[in-house]
Amino acid sequence: MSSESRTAVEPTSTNGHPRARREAVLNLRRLIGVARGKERPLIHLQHNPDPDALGSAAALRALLQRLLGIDAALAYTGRVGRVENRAMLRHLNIKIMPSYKLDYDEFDLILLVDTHPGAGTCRLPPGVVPDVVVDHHPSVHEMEGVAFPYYDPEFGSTSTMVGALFVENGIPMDRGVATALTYGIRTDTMDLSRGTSPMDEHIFREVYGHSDKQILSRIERARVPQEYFVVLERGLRHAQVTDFALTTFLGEINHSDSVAEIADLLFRLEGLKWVMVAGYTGDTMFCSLRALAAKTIRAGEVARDISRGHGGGHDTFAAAQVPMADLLADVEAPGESDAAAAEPAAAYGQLRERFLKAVRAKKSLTRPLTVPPDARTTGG
Ligand SMILES: [Mn+2]
Repeated sequence: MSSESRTAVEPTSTNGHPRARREAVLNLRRLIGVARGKERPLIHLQHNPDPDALGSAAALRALLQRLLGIDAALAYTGRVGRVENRAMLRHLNIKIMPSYKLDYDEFDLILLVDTHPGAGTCRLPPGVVPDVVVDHHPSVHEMEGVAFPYYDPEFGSTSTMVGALFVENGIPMDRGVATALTYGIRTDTMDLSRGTSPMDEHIFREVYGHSDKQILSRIERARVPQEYFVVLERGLRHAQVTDFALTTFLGEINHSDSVAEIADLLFRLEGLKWVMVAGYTGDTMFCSLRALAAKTIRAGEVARDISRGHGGGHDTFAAAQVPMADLLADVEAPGESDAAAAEPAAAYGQLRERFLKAVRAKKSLTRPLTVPPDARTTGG
């Protein structure tokens, strides 16, 4: 956080959530209890950190700094791919370090944010048990050995949970911290439209009120590299509408966030109930699903099903990362020498088959979204 934006913020009311305030007071006490006397804290983020992970980690760092005067390092695995997320790091001066460059033995306090031990998005080095876990993702895992598991799936974002520690305890926060938390809550809850609790609304109002709107706008309108449009054009060209489901293949992508980005965009097409967007990096096929809320078929289950356990998620949005070989195992062997080049397309074809079957879309009702993929050749 840049220090020149340090304006003391006096949180106003708890807005009629006395239980939430009591919990926030107790949770802060427990955090301090675990962190007091420690000198080298490390905050480990969710794999491929999203704005919620980045925002909550930056805020937690500021909280430790303010209350105990200790400086935490922020460690991540994977990539920060989306330009908005990179702009967030830049404009809010959030410094993160690749996990592999750090020796975890040198730290005396490990805090894990926006994921938990055992989750697919947790890539703590083997054998490292966190002292603190701050997370809102539904879990089936025991938090064994964790001194303070601050864990509550009622919250729409981890940023809300860290925000509550500030707001409900009357701890002032920087404008930068408020801005980071605002963006974290906003993206994880899709502007408070999904998986949102009254606490998310309440904490959001507090942090948004103190956020830097200029910087928020700069993050949200971050400029994109040319590659973005190349991928987008491929996505449009290959998009097929089958019944009520849209599917498309982006081919090779530089970062896995592309599939989610394009899925969000294409889901705006009227009449759709489902979207599946896939693309690959190396020998992994990434796919992102979007769905209308329905009681019968849920996106998370479809993602798990079509990826044979390599995916999952929520009712209306989900994702999967499938080893290409798994998909190709179910494809009839082409046996030709140019088979290698055709492999990703064949793997996508297999994934698409599984998807259309899972959502029960009628394959006979298939049309291109824009132009047929082969109708683009000019002359010759
Ligand atoms: Mn989150």
